[in-house]
Amino acid sequence: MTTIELVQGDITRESVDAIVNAANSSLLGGGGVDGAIHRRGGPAILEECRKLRAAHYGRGLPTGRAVATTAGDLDARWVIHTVGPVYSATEDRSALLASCYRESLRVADELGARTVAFPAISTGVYGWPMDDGARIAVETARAADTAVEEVRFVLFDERAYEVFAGRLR
Ligand code: AR6
Repeated sequence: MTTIELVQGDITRESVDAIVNAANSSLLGGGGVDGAIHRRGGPAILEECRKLRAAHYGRGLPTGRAVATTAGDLDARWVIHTVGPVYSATEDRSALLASCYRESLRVADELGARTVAFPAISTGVYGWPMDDGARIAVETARAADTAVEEVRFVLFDERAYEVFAGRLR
């Protein structure tokens, strides 16, 4: 049984086995939660990202996939980087967003992670409406076939927290 917890705050302050990063396909960092993770986690994360890129993802990590690195100075063992889809009003990309959550949990299982913190993937720079992003996040976590014991959604602001809380009820 996987329990789902909600927390409002900064995901880089969480103490868990794995922290999921809403990255981009370059794996070289960016703004939002990606910037915060690299800033607080220190250079070891970027160093491993560069190596992964050189070895496997020269064309970028595809949208919907996930890959793990060290968590550097964060209070976690791993960061799992996943690439969310950019929201489109004309094309349904929700399967790709669900894939981010599912693939991240699959990688967590491979690592043996039991507690995993997720941000609301794609709901920032990538423009996904929070209510639909929360629906996909909660539905996918609930349906996941995983040994992860706790999925913790860490929502940056009160509004996002309330939207997730509404979806969980
Ligand atoms: N802790 C928890 N949630 C956060 C934090 C934080 N420290 N900072 C932001 N959020 P975004 P995306 C929330 O833009 O939409 C990057 O440049 C934020 O309020 O971080 O998947 C990447 O490199 C929002 O609800 O990720 C990519 O290029 C959610 O996290 C691109 O942005 C996701 O916002 C990815 O865009």
